[in-house]
Amino acid sequence: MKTSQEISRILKDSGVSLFTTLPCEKVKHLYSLICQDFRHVGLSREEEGVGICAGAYLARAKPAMLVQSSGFGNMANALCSLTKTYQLSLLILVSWRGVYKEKVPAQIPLGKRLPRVLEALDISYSALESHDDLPQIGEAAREAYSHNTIQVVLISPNLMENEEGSLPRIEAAGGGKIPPIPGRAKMRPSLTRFEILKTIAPFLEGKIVVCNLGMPCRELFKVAHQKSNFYMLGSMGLASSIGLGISLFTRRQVVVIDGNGSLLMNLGSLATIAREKPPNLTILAIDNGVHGSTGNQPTATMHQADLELIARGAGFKKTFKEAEPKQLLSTLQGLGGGPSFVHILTKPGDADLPYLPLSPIEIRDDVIEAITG
Ligand SMILES: Cc1ncc(C[n+]2csc(CCOP(=O)(O)OP(=O)(O)O)c2C)c(N)n1
Repeated sequence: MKTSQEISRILKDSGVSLFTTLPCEKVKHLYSLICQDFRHVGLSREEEGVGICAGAYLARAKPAMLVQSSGFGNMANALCSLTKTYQLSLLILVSWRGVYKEKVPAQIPLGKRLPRVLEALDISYSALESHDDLPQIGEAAREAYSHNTIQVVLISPNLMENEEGSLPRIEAAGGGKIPPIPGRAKMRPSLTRFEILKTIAPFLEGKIVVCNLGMPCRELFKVAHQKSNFYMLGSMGLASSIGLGISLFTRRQVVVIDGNGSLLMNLGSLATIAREKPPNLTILAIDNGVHGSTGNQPTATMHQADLELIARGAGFKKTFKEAEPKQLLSTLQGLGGGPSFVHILTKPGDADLPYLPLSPIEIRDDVIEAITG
């Protein structure tokens, strides 16, 4: 954790007084340290952080963000129309994907071009590629806070490659107890996402399945691969929207396997789906309370947010909350016409599985053939 510790120390010396964050697997140690060392707000969507930091700046704080390069894409308008327009200070540390030993093709198009995007937006940046570059963080912070500018620091994964040591586990958020939202406390989830996917594999067979990015895709591939599975490789937060788009143009049953962190990033999609009322769409919101794919950082569903209630509030008429396999299967079998929203509570935890052996084009062509063939 040496590099992360040094970064955290530089940030402290620079006077950062608020961190808003959304995790990336490549900087999970730094993320944990920042949660410990700074006043910290975990975000549902990166763009939200730009607003929080703007408000904090107005109240004389020194705000900073830690996000993934893909998340920077979610922030561009807010940065230009808020932070830049009002000349507010903001330091942004970016986990720079797509440039070093990248295994996820969806990270490459934006990650590789991020320096050019920043130049086009006229946002200053520096790139950290070796330990010797770390002092640039302090310089960026000084520049941001003394001249009311946005300063981006790109952190290449090679800098974090040798970070090791255990992360603070999930207990950090819930004191080791079953998380306190009413549904969770009552239902005491005992299965992991992988076990749930194994349980529902027969229900998914023959349906068009849109699967949330990261670990869920690897697990689904292992237990229920079929050509009608659309495996997301990026575009976090869009699983249910992709499912809606498909469902509007097919009579086939469409099932979305969404995640709590991802749904929180795009809650408005639930209101859109409830308004469109596709009868052939089922959303399975697998809620492990954390951003599982990036190292189990707790989300708001670990604390208080209840996705089933949110779906109801968005206008879904058929909503369910399940944690136990038999009851879940019987609910799925009895669904009837949708749209339906099934909130599935699980424990955190991922299976240890390799990256998908499929290219984006293979995934696309298989799904098109499954839908239209
Ligand atoms: C815009 C954006 N921000 C952050 C990430 C990094 N990321 C990939 S998967 C993931 C967690 C998804 O959490 P959740 O939807 O709860 O699913 P889980 O992995 O827990 O099943 C994150 C934060 C990303 N890919 N894109």
